[in-house]
Amino acid sequence: MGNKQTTFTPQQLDAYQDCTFFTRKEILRLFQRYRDLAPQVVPLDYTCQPDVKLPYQLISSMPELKDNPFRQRIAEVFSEDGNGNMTLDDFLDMFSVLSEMAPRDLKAYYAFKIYDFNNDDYICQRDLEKTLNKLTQNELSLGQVRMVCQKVIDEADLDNDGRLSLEDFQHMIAGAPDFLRSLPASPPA
Ligand SMILES: [Ca+2]
Ligand SMILES: [Ca+2]
Repeated sequence: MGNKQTTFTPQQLDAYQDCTFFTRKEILRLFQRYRDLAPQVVPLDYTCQPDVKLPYQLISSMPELKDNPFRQRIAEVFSEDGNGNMTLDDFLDMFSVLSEMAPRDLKAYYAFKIYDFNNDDYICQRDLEKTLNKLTQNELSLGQVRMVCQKVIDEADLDNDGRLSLEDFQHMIAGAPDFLRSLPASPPA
């Protein structure tokens, strides 16, 4: 004790605990992983909240993301700048939602954002086609994809406006949990 480097103030750690599903120990471990991505950029002392952001290329190289076909969307959705470059706060938020501790509703909310490729708060036929292509690793033909997406929208579009709102989507995944699979650390459905 005594000569250990202080990374966060107790208040900062409290705040991180309040905003995530992590313990102090897990927060410190994730900070270490964040720092390991670029030790020359990320200071050990975060008590004065340094203005640091790691580029998408580094974030997407992490084992949890690197093989996920949605990695770019995941990083975009959780990054404050929308481009996938992450502050430590963004990084902790992302892993918190991906953790097994996060409730299904919260995962569904973020899955919706991930599938809403053009960020207009609706999943339209085109968003859904892109989603399905990624989920199936492009194994389906264009015709098959169109057919499945049309069917999904027909069934899930409760207010008949031809696209899925968050509410429509929540109803849909209640019956098709596969759509949550794009979130890497989510428990098997
Ligand atoms: Ca959209
Ligand atoms: Ca709708």
